[in-house]
Amino acid sequence: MTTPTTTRTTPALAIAAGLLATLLVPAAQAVPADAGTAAAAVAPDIPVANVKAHLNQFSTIAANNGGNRAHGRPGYKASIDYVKGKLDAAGFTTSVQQFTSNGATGYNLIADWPGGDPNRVVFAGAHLDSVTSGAGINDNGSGSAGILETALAVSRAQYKPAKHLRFAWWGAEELGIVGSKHYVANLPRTERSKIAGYLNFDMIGSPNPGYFVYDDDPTIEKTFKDYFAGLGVPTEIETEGDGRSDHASFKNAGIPVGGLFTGASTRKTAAQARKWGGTSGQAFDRCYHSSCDTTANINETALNRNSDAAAYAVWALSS
Ligand code: DTR
Ligand code: ZN
Ligand code: ZN
Repeated sequence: MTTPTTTRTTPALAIAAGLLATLLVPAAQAVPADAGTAAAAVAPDIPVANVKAHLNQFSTIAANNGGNRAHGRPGYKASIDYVKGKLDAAGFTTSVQQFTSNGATGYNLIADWPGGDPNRVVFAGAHLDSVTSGAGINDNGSGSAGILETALAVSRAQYKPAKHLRFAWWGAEELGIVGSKHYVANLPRTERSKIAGYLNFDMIGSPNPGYFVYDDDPTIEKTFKDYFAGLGVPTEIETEGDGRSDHASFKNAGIPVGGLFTGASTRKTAAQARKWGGTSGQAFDRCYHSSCDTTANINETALNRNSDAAAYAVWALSS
């Protein structure tokens, strides 16, 4: 395993750009009445058109780089460069952490929003790598784009939360959550203890979607459930997720975790179709880990709701 190399970028004029962008602030979104509005800061609406624009970029990157965005392939580093460019321009302090897996260099992108209590960090993450068979638009362009747009909304709002905000895009998740494991393994214990919660977003736009909430930290779980209750959308507990995505790296270090998921190759039941719509007897995502995981493999309503839920949780847990 290589010694982690980190490059840090603190943009000079980015704050000015961020202030200018506040002129385009989307309409604020009402926090569901039952969400303890007094305690929760008001999260902005996340424009799903912006999220889809990031997915289009990921699609183009894959098309220009051998058809995928997998670890060790040029499409992955191009994805990192795209996300980093957006965050640098929006005033984030970014760093790229390198690691080696399967003989290839991998990259984690970490982005800190300046300010907030450094001893209380609210952390949102998503893996940015795809499998080698395709562009990985739902898995996991959806989670990557959803938290990218949430981070950009933080900048547009010039949000100043009580807690410190950190975002990350992980490498080599598909090889066994390698990037996030590397990050946590190299994080001093004193730094681990400062993370109030880690929120994971891996597949949040499945074409035949379910609405699953991780059943880990109760406060994080309730925050997500409150959001969906406010929309009148029923949720189910995510039961198969343990160990199956990057939140496991944090959970194994004793850090409170939570997250959202819209389903993979498991088939939607008739009961689930009755409450969520969609097609019973069909996989939540029948293009899971396949070449057909393209921009056509996204349910826009699910992508929109989960991106808004991510913003809601970031605001509610950091205020
Ligand atoms: N391991 C993820 C997809 C996945 C499958 N089941 C779950 C449950 C919870 C989160 C993610 C997943 C991947 O293939 O990237
Ligand atoms: Zn996957
Ligand atoms: Zn995934």
